[in-house]
Amino acid sequence: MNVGIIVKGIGGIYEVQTQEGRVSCTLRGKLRLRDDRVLVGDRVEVSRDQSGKGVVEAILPRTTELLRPPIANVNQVAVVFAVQNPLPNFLLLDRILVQAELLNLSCVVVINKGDLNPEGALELADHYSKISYPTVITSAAKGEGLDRLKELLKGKITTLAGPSGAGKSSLLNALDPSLELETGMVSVKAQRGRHTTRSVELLALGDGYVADTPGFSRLSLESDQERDLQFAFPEFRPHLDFCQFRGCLHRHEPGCQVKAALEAGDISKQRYDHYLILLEEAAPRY
Ligand SMILES: Nc1nc2c(ncn2[C@@H]2O[C@H](COP(=O)(O)OP(=O)(O)OP(=O)(O)O)[C@@H](O)[C@H]2O)c(=O)[nH]1
Ligand SMILES: [Mg+2]
Ligand SMILES: [Zn+2]
Repeated sequence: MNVGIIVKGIGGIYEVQTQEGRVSCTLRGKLRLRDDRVLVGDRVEVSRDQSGKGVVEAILPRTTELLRPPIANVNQVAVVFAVQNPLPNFLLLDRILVQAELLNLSCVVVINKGDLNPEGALELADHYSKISYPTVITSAAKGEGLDRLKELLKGKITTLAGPSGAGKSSLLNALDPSLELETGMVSVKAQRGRHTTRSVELLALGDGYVADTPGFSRLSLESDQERDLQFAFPEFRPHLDFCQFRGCLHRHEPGCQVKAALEAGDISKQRYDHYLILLEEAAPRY
């Protein structure tokens, strides 16, 4: 029996990456009943029948389970955006980071197209690394920052997130040209509606895996996440225990240490404003 990881699944055929290479597998009968519950990213036990065909015998316990994109065992989200073209939407980026934090996934920040505005890229890197996120400036076009990016992806199952046109696929191609991912046809793809039919796939990169999927989780908060939200801002955490009131939501409460940190410049105004916007969304609706 061999252990491997499902990297792709279409029409009941699962591609499993094992130490001895890729094996095309069907599911053992008892697993077929839960065909919809088998996910890309699942670690599985595989056997070979006499003709050498693979059969998935069992699914090993999952550490995580994402719904959008549907992938098991993801442990990291890489938020990829461009310094410009397209210009960053900071609220959207914070939404992605917050969603990842709420799912207990670690986050790395990738600032691509550094070649278009090197100084702007440095400012952005400063902003995100102050929050505590591992941050890298890259240029897929010029091949810059790739070693550090590779380092950040090492040994992890990472899903990419970020706006269309940021250069996610371009970066993966730069790391491994044999991937030959389609790039730069954003508007054409959208017109043909082709991007929506793309299946989820894990790409082997070094000793890790990356999913190049445009969607990441749901982008608005549930109305029961009001209390959890503060913990999804890593730079708030050192202050949370010191607010005057237990249950402080860091809005107008007296003796709030998050607001004190904001006024002292230890928490950025932009992040705090986004916290308030998201807090509003997560407020209970009766
Ligand atoms: N100047 C510059 N252009 C880049 C860089 N990286 C990517 N591009 C260009 O940006 C465009 C979009 O790149 P993609 O890799 O397709 O972007 P994506 O994030 O995969 O987009 P979606 O698949 O639609 O989500 C392409 O025309 C790339 O050639 C870069 O580092 N510098
Ligand atoms: Mg792409
Ligand atoms: Zn407070």
